[in-house]
Order: sequence, then C-alpha cells, then structure tokens
Amino acid sequence: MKVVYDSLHSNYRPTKEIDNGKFVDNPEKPERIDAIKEVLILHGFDNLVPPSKFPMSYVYMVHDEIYVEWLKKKSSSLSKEDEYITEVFGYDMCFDTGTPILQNTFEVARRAVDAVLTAASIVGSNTNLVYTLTRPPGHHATRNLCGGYCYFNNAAIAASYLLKRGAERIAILDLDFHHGNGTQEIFYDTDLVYYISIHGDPKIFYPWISGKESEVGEGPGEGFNLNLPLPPHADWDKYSEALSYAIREINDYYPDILILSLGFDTHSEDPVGKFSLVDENYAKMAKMISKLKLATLVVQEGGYNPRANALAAVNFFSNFE
Ligand code: SP5
Ligand code: ZN
Repeated sequence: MKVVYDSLHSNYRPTKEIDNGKFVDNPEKPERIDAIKEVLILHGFDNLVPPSKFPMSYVYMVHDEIYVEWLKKKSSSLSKEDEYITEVFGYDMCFDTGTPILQNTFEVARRAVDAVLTAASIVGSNTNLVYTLTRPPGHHATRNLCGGYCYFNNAAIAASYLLKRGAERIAILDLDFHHGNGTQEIFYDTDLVYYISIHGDPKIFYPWISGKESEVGEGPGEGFNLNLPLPPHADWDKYSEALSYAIREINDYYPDILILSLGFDTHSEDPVGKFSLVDENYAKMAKMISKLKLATLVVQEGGYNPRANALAAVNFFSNFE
C-alpha cells in the first residue's frame, strides 16, 4: 500500500470552535493524523509518498472560483495567531461556526487536494490500494461553502479527476460517522458517481441538514445516492448489516474505482461520533470491502481520538487483502 502524506499539516492547528453558542476545544488537530502515520510505519506500512503539485483547474472542477478566492483572501488577511470564526448567515462562505480560518488554512487545505490528486494518479491496475493520510478533511465542503472542519472536498475532487482521466463510473463509500453533505450535493444529479454513506442519523447528529434515506438523487442521478443512517450507539451487528447492503450496491454498480471516505469517528472511544465500533470491527470492515476487488482510493476524513484512530487504522489496513 502506498500512503500519500505530507508533514505541512502539522503547522495547522485550529484551537477552538463555537458549538451551541459557546467556545469549545477544536478536536481537528495534527495528532489525529500523526498517530496513524506512526503506527502504520511501525507495522511496516512505510511506503510514504509526498504529494506532487497539481493545477488549480482540478479544484475548480468541484468548487466555485468565488469561494476559492474568498478562502484564499480570508486566510491571507490573517496574522499568525489569528483564528477567525466564520459568520454563518450570508456574510462568510461557511455553513457552521465550527470551521475556523487560520493564516495557513488555504495553503494546507490546498496541499490536501494535491495529496488526494497524487493518490488518484497512482491508483489503478497495478496499485490497488492507496491511502491519502491528510487533514483537513473534505466531505462536508460543498461547491461554495466550508463547514465541519472541511474546506475543499478532497474525495469529490479525486472523483472528478478520475472521471476526466477516463473512468466511466466512480463509487464513493463514505464511512465517516457524519453524513458527507458536500459530496452528496456535488454529485446529486449524476449517475457517473454513486455516493453511498453510512452515518449517525441526521435527525440527531451533525450535519442535520442532510443524510436522510429519502435523499436518493435527482435527474440522471436518481437512484445513485444512498443514505444509510443508523441510531446512536450502533454496534457491529447493525453497522455490518448496512455495510453489506452498501457493498452489494457497489458490486452491482461495478465502478472503475472505489473512493472510500474513511472516518474513524465511528469508534466507540471517539469524542465526537456516537457509534460503538471497536478495534477488531475495522479488520472485518476492511475484509468486506476488499472482497469487492476494486482499485481503492482511501481518503481520510474524521476521527478525533488519536489512539483510537491508530488502532482502527492498523486493524483496517492489515486486513485489506
Ligand atoms: C469531518 C468531520 O468529522 N467533521 C465533523 C464536524 C462535526 N462538528 C460539529 C459537532 C457538533 C456537535 N454538537 C453537539 C452539541 C451537543 N451539545
Ligand atoms: Zn465525521
């Protein structure tokens, strides 16, 4: 397995966010990724690849220029210690108050895009599994809004790149605890990308605005969006049932590439997600997914307990056959 990784992210350290009107500690920290990197190296997954540079045109396949320019300008207007909390209603291009902007937000988010594009350029016939170990995550970012610690939608940009490079169909399986509202929205009206997500029921959990079973896609995309919300504390019994269904759907769709938006915030010891998966479940998860025998691009999304992330990742990647 190749792991695309760049240490630039370790200088990106948001400290706070506003949740329910109060300042709280922001869990999207460098340690969550570096704990995974270190444990993977210990287990022999040491084929680290640095990102290559890709042109902005790939970002613009997914995001509006006005949004990209806003983020760039906002980042560069800040000084080193600033942590700008976005104004949600109308003023800033962000849908929550949990996605602060720092001086290096644009640069680091842009590097994550380069990383996922590097991985996308590698994955295929003779490299069956590539892992993009990056932050900030991406699946909440829409065409023109940041949110949920996400600025650029890494997985969606990779999918667009692969379609442009000749792939006929892409499946995105989103296993982060939260619904990937951004990815869903970006591909809602196309049958070229089948978006499937297993997540905490949005009646109860972030991002609240999307992730219901009734959201099935529209126009040519009708039938190519599948949401499988689960109740709080869902364990492997419940989870594996949804995952089996998702895997059957992916198998029938027969994509050229599978993009896996993987968040370890489904772990029972995650401070943000509220499922009850344990370390060994990630081994089973990997076994089930790898039976599809598809070229697979794994993109890191959430996961906020560094130790749980590390154990989940080792179990997952050691069992992806
Ligand atoms: C990529 C990713 O995992 N993003 C997750 C962002 C979730 N952030 C907001 C969570 C807010 C939960 N607030 C619960 C309020 C109960 N007091
Ligand atoms: Zn999440």
